[in-house]
Amino acid sequence: MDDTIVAPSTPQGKGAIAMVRLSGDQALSIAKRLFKPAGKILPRKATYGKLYDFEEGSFFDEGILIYYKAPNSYTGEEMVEITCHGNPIVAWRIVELAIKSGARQANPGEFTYRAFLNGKMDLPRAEAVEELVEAQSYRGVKLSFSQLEGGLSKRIETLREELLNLAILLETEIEFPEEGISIDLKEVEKALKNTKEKINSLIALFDRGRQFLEGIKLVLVGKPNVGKSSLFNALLEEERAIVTEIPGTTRDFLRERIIVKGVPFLITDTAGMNPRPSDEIEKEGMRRALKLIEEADGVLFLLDASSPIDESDRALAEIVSNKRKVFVLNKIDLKKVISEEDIKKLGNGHIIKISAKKRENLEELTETLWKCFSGTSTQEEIYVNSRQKAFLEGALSHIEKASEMIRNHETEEIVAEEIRGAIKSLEEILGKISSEEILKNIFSRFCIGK
Ligand SMILES: Nc1nc2c(ncn2[C@@H]2O[C@H](COP(=O)(O)OP(=O)(O)OP(=O)(O)O)[C@@H](O)[C@H]2O)c(=O)[nH]1
Ligand SMILES: [Mg+2]
Repeated sequence: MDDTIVAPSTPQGKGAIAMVRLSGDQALSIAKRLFKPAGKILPRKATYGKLYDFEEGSFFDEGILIYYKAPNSYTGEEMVEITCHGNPIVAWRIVELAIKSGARQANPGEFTYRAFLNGKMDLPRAEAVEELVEAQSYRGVKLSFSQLEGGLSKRIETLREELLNLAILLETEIEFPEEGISIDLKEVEKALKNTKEKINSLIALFDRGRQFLEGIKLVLVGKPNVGKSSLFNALLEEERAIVTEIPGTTRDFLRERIIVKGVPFLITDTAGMNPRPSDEIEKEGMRRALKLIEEADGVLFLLDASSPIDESDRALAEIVSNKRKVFVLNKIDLKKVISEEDIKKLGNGHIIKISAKKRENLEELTETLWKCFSGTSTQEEIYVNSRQKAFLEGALSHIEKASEMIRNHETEEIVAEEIRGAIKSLEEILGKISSEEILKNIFSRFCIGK
């Protein structure tokens, strides 16, 4: 942390402008060697100037410098941001010259890591920075932004405090039994139950985070030839999958992302479910489809309007019986032999009638997907990522153990110890007690600050 780090903060490649960041004690003095300002450099004020190559004694670009005086910067350290023209050669020459003046090239995520170490943000907020940059949709961006504003952190802090109060209560009695404070263990157990519910509701937010940041997983299922690949192509608005009149065209699966009103959907086209597969390839395709169905957030159950519902449809309905689904009655441009009543016998779910081939009613379908799977925006804007979920589950098991101990009339001492264990798990989420190695590992996965 004693050294000054430097890196381009804008992506590799051409653009109108690029930006190079410096952070550390020497940020300003290093910047001044390669940037000749036209006026006085003041904190948080933009200063125009020329970029100077001190090795060659010549200017190579012009730009804007902004100086952030510690601790009022992103990292909490002395920071300088130099904006230049967006040719990567310019940005990299700035970095080279900074390194020649004593700076070190930043590791991935190192600016945010320093912000974390300097107390500018806790771990969930730092992770939210990365999640915001990586989000695959506008909805995901907004979700990670509210996480960045502290949505999850505040909830975890509150839980931690509640548990801490319980632990202190128990420990006080252990240490000063003569004071005669007797605690009602029933009350403690009740409080633990309450905390447990809150943790469970946080864990339940895991899927939501994944869905909005990466995509809601939907699988197209149906008998061979019902038009799954045709619908897949229609949704993507490109001829991505092969479509033929031969049943069993799709063997392997194809997955692509579409965005519906700011929400990302990962749509997968699968091999048709054929009760009498013709060969090993078709069998393997179906095995894969079954696995995809299992992992999916929902299914689009396709039916061919021009041919009656049969045993294969019913078998498939059985397989997806506990999945959220939308029935898609395809080929409505042909003579219809399936009624809504027939479909309702296959299970619960919206029914949408389309023609994938003629591109009819697709908007109604996407609107339905959005309504059925994206939830409402009035929900609280927080989520948990897989790391946070793992520690929440850790906290939960400590709490469960503590409750069990109370029920078994164990001593307050070991109950308190168990609660301390839960507190530790929550502190791991906030990054309060994580080891340097773990932290470095988390931050090194960041794409930013490379
Ligand atoms: N008339 C009509 N034909 C369609 C429609 N959608 C698809 N088809 C035709 O149905 C046949 C099968 O379409 P695919 O999209 O390949 O069907 P699939 O469900 O992917 O089939 P498999 O991959 O074999 O499981 C093709 O000849 C399509 O042109 C539609 O809405 N109307
Ligand atoms: Mg297909």
